[in-house]
Amino acid sequence: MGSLSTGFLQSASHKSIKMTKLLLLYLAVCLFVLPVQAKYEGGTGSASDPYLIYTAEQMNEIGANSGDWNKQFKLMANVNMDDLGGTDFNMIETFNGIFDGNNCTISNLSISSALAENTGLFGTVGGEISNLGLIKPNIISQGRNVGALIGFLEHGIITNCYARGVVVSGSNNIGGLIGLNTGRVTLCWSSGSVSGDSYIGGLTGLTDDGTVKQCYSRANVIGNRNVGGLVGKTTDEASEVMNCYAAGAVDADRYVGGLVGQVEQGRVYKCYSSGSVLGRQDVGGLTGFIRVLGNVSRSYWDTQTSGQQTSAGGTGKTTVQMKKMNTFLSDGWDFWAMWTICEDIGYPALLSLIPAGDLDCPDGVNFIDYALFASQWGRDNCSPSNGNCLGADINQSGIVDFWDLEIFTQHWLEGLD
Ligand SMILES: [Ca+2]
Ligand SMILES: [Ca+2]
Repeated sequence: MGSLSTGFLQSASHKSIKMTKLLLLYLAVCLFVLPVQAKYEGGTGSASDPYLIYTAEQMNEIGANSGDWNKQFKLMANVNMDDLGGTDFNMIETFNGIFDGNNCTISNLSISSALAENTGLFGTVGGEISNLGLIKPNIISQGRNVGALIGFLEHGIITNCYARGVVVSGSNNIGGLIGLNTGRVTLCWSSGSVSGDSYIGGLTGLTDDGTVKQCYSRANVIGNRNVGGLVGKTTDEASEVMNCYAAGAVDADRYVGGLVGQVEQGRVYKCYSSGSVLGRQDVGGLTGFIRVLGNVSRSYWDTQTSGQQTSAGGTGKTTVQMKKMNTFLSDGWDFWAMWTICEDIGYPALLSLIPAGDLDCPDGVNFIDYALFASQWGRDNCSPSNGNCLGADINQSGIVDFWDLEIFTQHWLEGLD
């Protein structure tokens, strides 16, 4: 274990020295090549020529240019907001354009807001955001509609986005990723901690005429009323929470559920929760309370880890049962295209959200995955026929090299924290 760790660190530091040299060269070239009037780092904001974002400063320019809030953007590098050096972040208040995160990340976004509502990297979104990861965002507000990515998703579309290690807090409609959701959220996840008063969820606070599909949250959630591991409350009959799970701990007063605090309207379908649940009234392992127009079906919770023998909806199972594919297969869960499971050692996981670098069971990226990765180091004959070198050729270039290691390290401990 020790030698693995040392090799890992040496590889990482060699890589970073090399990268620093490349970066300096790159910066030197850019200083001479960039036209003086260029906005961001190129592009015109159109669909075929989006504005390109490479740095924290350029990310912060978007919020200062409200005329660009209906334009198209593409993130071209991992950005660390600490590079702003304490300058306040300009929130992108009302975004109706398209932002493609290009599978890059924004780390250490910090917002402390006195606004009454709509606080996040984006305040209100009617457009589209995809392929974006937020690492350790810290969003503190006194108001409502607060999420690390978006305060109020107003009929917008969010796909393949995550917020890892969040701290998000506010009053009502507070979520790890999105505060108030009236849009479509697919293939998204969150971890960290979320807190507030009412309509508090690990991923979204209130989902009202909105959908949450193939998403999960591992965030711990604390609130007062309508508090859930994934979603605080669903309302409007068009709302759907489908093929989702929550694993964080939930602690609140009334309408408290491992997955959803209250299903007022809409449906919860093929979901489960496994986190501990604490509350005083209308508390359930999966859902705390379901009103007449709400519906929960083909869903489960762990009666042991939740500490809850009852739930307003869903079926309670023991931990052993929750780690068997058969428990879910009998209800028509899709273990081909949608779900996977480390049988007997893990709960069902969403195939599309398995982190890069999670090469082997158990779930999460740890030393077991690193040992497998190291065993494939340097192989140059990777192809689908050998499983891309047991998955170690993460970028499927044919070779297991530093580019794969860089991706691997970015996801280190993901799925466990
Ligand atoms: Ca693993
Ligand atoms: Ca590779």
